[in-house]
Formats: sequence, C-alpha cells, structure tokens
Amino acid sequence: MNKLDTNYKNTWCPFCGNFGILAAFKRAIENEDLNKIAITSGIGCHAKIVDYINVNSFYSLHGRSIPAAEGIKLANPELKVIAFTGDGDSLNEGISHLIHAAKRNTDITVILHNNRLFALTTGQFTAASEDGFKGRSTPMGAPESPINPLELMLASNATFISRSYSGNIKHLEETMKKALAHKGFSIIEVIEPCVSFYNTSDLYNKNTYVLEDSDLDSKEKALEKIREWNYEGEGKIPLGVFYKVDKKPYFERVLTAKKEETVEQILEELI
Ligand SMILES: Cc1ncc(C[n+]2csc(CCOP(=O)(O)OP(=O)(O)O)c2C)c(N)n1
Ligand code: SF4
Repeated sequence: MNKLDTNYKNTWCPFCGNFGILAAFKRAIENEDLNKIAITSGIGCHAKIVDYINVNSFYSLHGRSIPAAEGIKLANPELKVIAFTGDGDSLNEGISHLIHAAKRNTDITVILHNNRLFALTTGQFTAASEDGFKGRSTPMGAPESPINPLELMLASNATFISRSYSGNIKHLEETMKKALAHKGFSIIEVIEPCVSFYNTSDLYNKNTYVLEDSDLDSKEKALEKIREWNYEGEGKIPLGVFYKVDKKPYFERVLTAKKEETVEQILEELI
C-alpha cells in the first residue's frame, strides 16, 4: 500500500476520469512534506477524491470547496492548500467563490474536474455542458451555451491558468507540480469523461494536444489559446499553461500591511 492510499472503498465507475486525476495528484505530491498539505472538496463524484488520499482534508458543502480552502490558508499560511471541485460545484453552485478567489489572488490551487455535467445526481446539465446537451433535466437539449471557465478566470485576474486532461496523466502530473509551485491563485481545469453519463473519451483522446510554455504573461495570447476550443463538439483542444504572472497573494497583502510584522505575528494578534 502506498503511503498516500487510504482504506476507503472506491465507488467511482470503472474508467471514470477521476481515476486519472487521483493518480496524477498522488504522483505530484509524493515528494512533498505531506504534513504541509491540506485538501478540500465540494460535493459530487469528484469530491470523493478526498477520501482516497491520505493527507489532511475537509469534505465541504456543494460549491464551498474554495472558501473552505481559503479559510484553511488564512488560518495556516504554511500549508499548501488544494481545492478539488466539480463544474457543477464551482461553475454553478459556488461560482462567485471561484471568481473572487481568483480576483483576490488567494494562494491556493483549484483542481476543477470538468466532466461538464452534474454526475453524482445522474446527469443534469451544468454551466459547462454543451449547447443542446441532453440529460436528465434537459431531455430536449439544454437551450444555453456553455461558459468557458478559463476565459472567466482570465477576466477575473487569476495569476495561473491551465488545462489538462485526465487521460494524459503525465501532463496532468506536470501541470499540477507547476500549479503547486505557483505563489498565488492557480487553477487547472481538468477535462474528463463521465463514462456513465457523458463519455467524452474519444473526443478528448482524438483532439487534445499539448502547448509549449511561451509568452505566459500575455493576456492576449492566453485568450487566443483559451478560445481555440469553444466546448462545442469537435475542434482542437489545447492543454497546458495559458497564463502565469507573479503578483503578491491576497493574505500577504492584507496581513503584512503592518510591514514590521510577519504574517504569523499578525495572525497571533488576530486569533
Ligand atoms: C446545496 C446543494 N444543492 C444540490 C445538491 C445535490 N447534489 C449533490 S452532488 C450534485 C452534483 C455535483 O456535480 P459536480 O459538482 O459537477 O460534480 P460531479 O458529480 O460531476 O463530479 C448535486 C447537484 C447538494 N448536495 N447540495
Ligand atoms: S457517474 Fe460519472 S463522474 Fe461519477 S463516478 Fe461514474 S463515471 Fe465518474
């Protein structure tokens, strides 16, 4: 048994994209100080991931993975805090938390399991579902166009924006390591199939390709790449880091306003 494994019974469907995310994350953190890592989740199939990784974790409410992560980071700035969330979780239920965490440049990493539907509740459409998506709540097709979550993140001033694919575990592991090394808000949108209700495996296997890291501080270039795929049917799907800039994270800016004190000293005064 690997030190990161737990005794929980895994209840994901065979071949679910979440297995790739779990494997990549375990590889990405295996050489980190595990006492310095905390993970959070919302509610959904994606959220079960916290049961399957042997590190400190907080299983929150639907849409509340990100504020839980922000609270943990505020209370203990020494920790690396990773928020796992689903597209229903952070693009529907908790979308304002996602936007404001990015806007604040809170020093957390968000891993967005984007299977483009509410999976645990058996396949209702979300803000990420394609136009015309036929599911439990939209048998005649969703009459709405999807949000591009990465475009939303660029507009919200996120400082690290990336996409990977659950079927490309090596790329996902490398992207996770880059996101974890970033000081400030980082997001990885992980596109993944829900094999039971929206099986996109063939689409992603055929159409994804990996970008080189270049001109990462240009919003214009990032937007061009982020818009290359519009979440509608076919089309090339770029994976990689689209945007990265260095900017002081939120809590450092707030808490070190009194320059002579460290973050720890100020927290001691506050608590
Ligand atoms: C406030 C609230 N609303 C609705 C639900 C019901 N619910 C539980 S899981 C879920 C779907 C989660 O979808 P998503 O976040 O996309 O995760 P996935 O299951 O696709 O991984 C919903 C709607 C809930 N638990 N809490
Ligand atoms: S319902 Fe979909 S997302 Fe949930 S475990 Fe099964 S394949 Fe994975």
